[in-house]
Amino acid sequence: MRKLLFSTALTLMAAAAVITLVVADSSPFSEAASHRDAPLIKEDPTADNTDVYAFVSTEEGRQDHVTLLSNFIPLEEPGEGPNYYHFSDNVLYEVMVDTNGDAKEDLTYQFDFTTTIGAVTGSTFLYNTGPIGLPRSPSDPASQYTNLNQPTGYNVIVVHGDRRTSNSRSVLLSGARVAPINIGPASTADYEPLADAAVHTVGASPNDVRVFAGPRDEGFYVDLMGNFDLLNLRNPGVDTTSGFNVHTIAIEVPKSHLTAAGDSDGIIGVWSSASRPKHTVLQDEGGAPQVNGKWIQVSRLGNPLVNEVLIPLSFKDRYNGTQPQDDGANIADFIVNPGTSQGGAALVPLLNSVTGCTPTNGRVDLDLTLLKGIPAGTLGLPGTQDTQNPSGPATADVLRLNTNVSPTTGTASYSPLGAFGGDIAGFPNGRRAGDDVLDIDARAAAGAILHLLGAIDCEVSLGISDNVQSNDVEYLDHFPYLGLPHQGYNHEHDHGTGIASLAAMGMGLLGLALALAVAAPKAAGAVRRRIRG
Ligand SMILES: [Ca+2]
Ligand SMILES: [Ca+2]
Ligand SMILES: [Ca+2]
Ligand SMILES: [Ca+2]
Repeated sequence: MRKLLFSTALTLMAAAAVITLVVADSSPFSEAASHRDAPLIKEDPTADNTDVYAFVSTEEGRQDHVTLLSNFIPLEEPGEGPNYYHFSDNVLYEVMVDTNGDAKEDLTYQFDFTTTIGAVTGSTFLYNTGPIGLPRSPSDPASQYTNLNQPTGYNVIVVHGDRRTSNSRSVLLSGARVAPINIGPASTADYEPLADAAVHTVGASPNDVRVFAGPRDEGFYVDLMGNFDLLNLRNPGVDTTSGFNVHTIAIEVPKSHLTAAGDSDGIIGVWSSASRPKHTVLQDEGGAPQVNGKWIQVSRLGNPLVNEVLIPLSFKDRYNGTQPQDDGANIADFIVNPGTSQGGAALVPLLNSVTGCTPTNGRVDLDLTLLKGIPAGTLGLPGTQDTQNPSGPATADVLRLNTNVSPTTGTASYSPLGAFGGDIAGFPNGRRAGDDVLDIDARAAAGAILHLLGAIDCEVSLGISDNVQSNDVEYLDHFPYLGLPHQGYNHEHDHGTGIASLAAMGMGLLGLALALAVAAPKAAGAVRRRIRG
């Protein structure tokens, strides 16, 4: 199988023509994303990574830059005042870039936030003391919005080398304002200029860096509710995340900075993490907790869905505390050989219970797509490799981007299905704001790449979808790309609610497979026969 992947002349791009012929049928099963990915971090939403994006900037005149987005705070209710969600003062938020393919960070952008409670007055319960207005000195990144009673500011530190031990550190931004919450017509009637005032430019073109931090629409669309009701999918699906916000850290860096940090081939690996101090001492009478000690990583994320659905419950919390460089020893077996390492209730064996053609072990396709990078010739990307390190792959769950690929957004080549849609500028070559990573990952897990390469016969894998195919909010065509946050006063959830056509089948097929896999693994064959007739 490995030899086939490495030597095949069939590219996924070419295979896209095949896909378009067979994806018309909706599928009864899929999986969901990184929103409540592990038990411990569920208790700490302000430190909880939801999604990471990395792509060549699509904005006109910015294609010599790369945009990195890291989202936190899952399913943030827009109207949850008066103490709205904000970045935690006691969390170190970090975005890592590996430039030389060894799964160790060469560049880290550290974001350190401070929220001032009662900046205007402590004698009110309100977040703002009047309509929130533009900063008095917009060109000064530390100048805060008027009437904002809980303003947040942040520093950005750039670290070269190991982010815990390196002495190569420089301040990129200091005391910069975070975009306020979009509260409602009385407080934030004209929200967009307020958000725009939170985009900070450091340095001069063409090597300028842009930074943004603040609330955004949750750009990841998915039917979580169906997925987690024992994988009881419906068509059309319901976009569970619609009407909810996240908190986004966005940074756009010139490719020249990546080159200077050791990138010689245009291929980078990106991931994000959140860490808290090791010790927290609660204080009597409502005093602020005292924190000290080394940083303990409590959350991390690279590729979408890995910890959410491919890592077993028994390892999820540990995953969040480990580093990509150790993924080969820690998690590779869960992803490459889920059949033997996890058993019948893991996602891939469950998919096989339905398709009957999904390999449950020896998944070199998932190994390459999620952990090692895609070797030369598979997607036909420019450069010496597709997304894999030229000197040999390092096993790590990081989002790999070949920055030599020109953006397709706004062209006929664009597809939210990325390589499955014939668009090599999208996931798993980096990830853009609108990529349908649920469908892409679910199809890949079911064996679609192997099918396209001719290694297996599993056409059903190409039709897998959660039947939620678009976001509820328009993405921006400019930095920071994710849509404006929903307003607290007026917003709606459950976009795309439709008739549950699959309800006639009772429990979703995959749910049935799950029940049988847990109760009687050998019954999987019976499920397969039932479904395939
Ligand atoms: Ca490195
Ligand atoms: Ca959304
Ligand atoms: Ca590189
Ligand atoms: Ca979808």
